[in-house]
Amino acid sequence: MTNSWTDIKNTDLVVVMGGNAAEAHPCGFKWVTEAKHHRGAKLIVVDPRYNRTASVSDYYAPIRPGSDIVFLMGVIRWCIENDKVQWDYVRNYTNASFLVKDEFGWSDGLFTGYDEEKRDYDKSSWDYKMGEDGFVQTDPTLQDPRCVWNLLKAHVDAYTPEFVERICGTPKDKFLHICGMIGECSSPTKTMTSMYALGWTQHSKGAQNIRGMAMLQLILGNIGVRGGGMNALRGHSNIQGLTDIGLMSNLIPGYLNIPTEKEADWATYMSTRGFKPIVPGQTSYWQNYSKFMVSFMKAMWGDAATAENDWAYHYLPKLDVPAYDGMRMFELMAHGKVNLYFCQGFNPILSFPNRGKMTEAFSKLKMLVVMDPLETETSHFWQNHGIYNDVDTASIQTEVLELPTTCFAEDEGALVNSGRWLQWHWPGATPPGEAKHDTWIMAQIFLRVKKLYQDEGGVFPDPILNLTWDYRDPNDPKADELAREMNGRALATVYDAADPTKVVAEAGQQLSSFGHYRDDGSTMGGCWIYAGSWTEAGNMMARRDNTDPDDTGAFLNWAFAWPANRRILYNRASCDLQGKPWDPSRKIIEWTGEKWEGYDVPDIPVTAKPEEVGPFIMNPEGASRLFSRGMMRDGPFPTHMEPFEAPIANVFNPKMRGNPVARVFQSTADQFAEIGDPEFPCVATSYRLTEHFHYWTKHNPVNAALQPEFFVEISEELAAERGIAKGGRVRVWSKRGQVWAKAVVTKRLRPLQVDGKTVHVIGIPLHWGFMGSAKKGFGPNSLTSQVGDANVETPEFKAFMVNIEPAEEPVA
Ligand SMILES: Nc1nc2c(c(=O)[nH]1)N[C@H]1C(S)=C(S)[C@@H](COP(=O)(O)OP(=O)(O)OC[C@H]3O[C@@H](n4cnc5c(=O)[nH]c(N)nc54)[C@H](O)[C@@H]3O)O[C@H]1N2
Ligand SMILES: Nc1nc2c(c(=O)[nH]1)N[C@H]1C(S)=C(S)[C@@H](COP(=O)(O)OP(=O)(O)OC[C@H]3O[C@@H](n4cnc5c(=O)[nH]c(N)nc54)[C@H](O)[C@@H]3O)O[C@H]1N2
Ligand SMILES: [Mo]
Repeated sequence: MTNSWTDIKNTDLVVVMGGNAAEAHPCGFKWVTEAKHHRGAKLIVVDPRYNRTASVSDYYAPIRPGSDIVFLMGVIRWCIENDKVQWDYVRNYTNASFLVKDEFGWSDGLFTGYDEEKRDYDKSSWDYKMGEDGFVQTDPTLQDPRCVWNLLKAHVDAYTPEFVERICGTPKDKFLHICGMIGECSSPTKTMTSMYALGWTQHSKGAQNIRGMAMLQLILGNIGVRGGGMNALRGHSNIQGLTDIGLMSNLIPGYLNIPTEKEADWATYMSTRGFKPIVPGQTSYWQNYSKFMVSFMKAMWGDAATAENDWAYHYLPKLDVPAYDGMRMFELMAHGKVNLYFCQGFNPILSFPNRGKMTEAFSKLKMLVVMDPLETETSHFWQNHGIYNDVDTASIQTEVLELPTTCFAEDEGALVNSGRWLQWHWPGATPPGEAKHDTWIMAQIFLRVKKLYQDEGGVFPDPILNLTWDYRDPNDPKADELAREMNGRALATVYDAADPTKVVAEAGQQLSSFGHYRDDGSTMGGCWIYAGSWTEAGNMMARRDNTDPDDTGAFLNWAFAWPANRRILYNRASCDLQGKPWDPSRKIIEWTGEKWEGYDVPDIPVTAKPEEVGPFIMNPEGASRLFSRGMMRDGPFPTHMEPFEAPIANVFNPKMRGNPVARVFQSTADQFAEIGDPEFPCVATSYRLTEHFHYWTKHNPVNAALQPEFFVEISEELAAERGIAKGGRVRVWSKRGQVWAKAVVTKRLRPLQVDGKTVHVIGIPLHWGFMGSAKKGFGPNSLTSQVGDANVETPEFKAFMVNIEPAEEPVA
């Protein structure tokens, strides 16, 4: 989230599109209710289903799964055509006036530079025109045909209301009504907030869905302001923390990168991370990269990381592929290239796409270790459960070890919520039986591996032998020790960057800010964005002071928000060029003539004069990007791409299947239905229910009773067409598998008219399996396909093609 949950109460308009907050985030959703009471805010829901959020909305419109870019580009087109633009914001805080290279263009659904063989773009044309002074060329009058604004206008021109209706199946009058409501928020005194989750991310172009809305929010001037923002509603209680601390194969904590093979040495690695200014007076905050990186290396390897050995850079693994994401790992596993798999707090047999392939992959492992408080389908993947897990146990040789862990409610630590708040929590119960904390188990494994290296040597023992492990009890690192390490501390006296006579930390003291991180080896810190969370003043994450001066929703003394306890990112953009709030009634910070101050921690150096430094300090532009310079693999603007399985071909380019740069593995390339395949005419999507949390609440009889049985949702029209009775049994199948379910026949789903065809949507909830106390059942992933987002590899769980018929399941 750019903003926070509590800030949602400040909005005038909530758009829930690509999520179902009332169902999946019911506690956070109360801030939508607050906004309704507080300011008479309105709620719009755009979703294939009339879902729980829609049931309390002011306006609902249906949409075909996987067509959101068309809708969003349509709204942008409408706003431009109807002058619903916050012009001062767009001119000054976005790259609208920047000129783009003449070579850049778009035709037939593709941007310039596409290489069909590599399934990738040469992105060299997706950049600005640079002047001889090394700065980007601009046209502040926005007249130049090569300025971003005019390129955007041309790009969205195809997305007329009629086109939206034709591709999304959203009736034109509903679309236009929503445009009108959104357009009002271009006023500097009206804001809109976007709340989204997996309805947008789980697509082969998920990142572009989100960019589409971010661009719209910039055009309306809604980023950095109270009640505005792009609010990604996160999943598991600490999934924000997972990404923050780098639990991705290509990340180092704090969104630093694991080097690639091409970056064989430190100098090469750092050379692409200088982020030189491209507009006068601006530098990207990433210019501090080396400080964050060196402090991380010192946290990892202490005295073994020195200036002379480039901070032990050679200890870091170097990626030979862009990432070892889940799908790549399971692909390798399916090819018998993985011997041992550690599965910690994860039930991939149910949660990853293409169950048949997953089972095949797990059967090729030599050993599987499952660390979980419960017995999961993954730890029992080898056990035959009739049609619910139809495996030949005797042919599976994988050895499975279960290591019982505690669950989140039995341990101590911080959970990071969607609003980036690190909230400390304490154990609510004593763990049962032999359950051990995850940290204890991992410490045992580490200490034993280290001993093996000590006793027997190895090809490269140094990174293991020199790993810092100075915990009070090496067998059991405690949450407070890990948290302090992530915050960072001084290893020698640290002086103020601006005033070298002023000491900001003595050796051994906790650092209070990432501004005190250094790249000379005098500081260590495991995760720079968490600096300030555990200072000499104590554990900031444990703060529970809910005073909120003037009712702004900032709550600065409640827990700790990264970065720097800032509640609204880019909050400098809440003020005009002179530093006065666009909307005085919604002030968050302002320029006093000498400094920035207000209710939040300013997202700009506090003495930076308003007209001198742009508000988007992470970008070398200082401005936000309506046109993305090569950061996205699949284009600088979002363009419509059909899902890999779709009822119609891409109207821009009928030969193009899905996202042209999304990765497709050879082994599953032939497992997609044909476009418009008559055997698979229905669009399926998958989703959650409040009463369950994924697959583990079915171990609890109360949850199991509340949502007792696997079902699929279909419209009355589809039921009538196929002769399916309310509550009747059905079979649903895709190119990859089949499931049996009870049919919930409902008005919540309606057939859509798409490109002259009637398209039925089938909704498939995801909570059932073969373990626990709920009735055995299936989930959507027996049916889903194996392709992910081109930028981040999130699987395309939300749009795939199936068929349905009335059928009793075979006897289990
Ligand atoms: N009770 C409960 N709460 C949970 C969870 C849980 O299991 N149970 N899981 C947590 C986790 S890990 C996560 S990630 C979040 C997920 O939170 P959400 O993303 O809100 O949850 P989903 O139910 O997966 O999907 C949301 C909506 O997306 C819609 N949708 C599907 N395809 C499309 C599309 O193409 N376009 C649009 N506009 N909408 C589409 C679906 O109809 C559904 O209403 O929830 C979290 N909260
Ligand atoms: N078709 C389809 N598939 C989907 C989705 C979808 O919308 N549609 N959503 C996807 C999303 S967003 C998600 S997040 C995944 C969820 O998929 P998973 O993360 O695989 O599902 P969970 O059941 O939440 O698994 C978490 C496990 O962690 C265990 N656990 C709880 N606390 C602890 C602890 O402290 N330590 C350890 N070691 N274990 C613990 C639980 O018992 C549980 O077994 O599913 C994905 N799959
Ligand atoms: Mo999730």
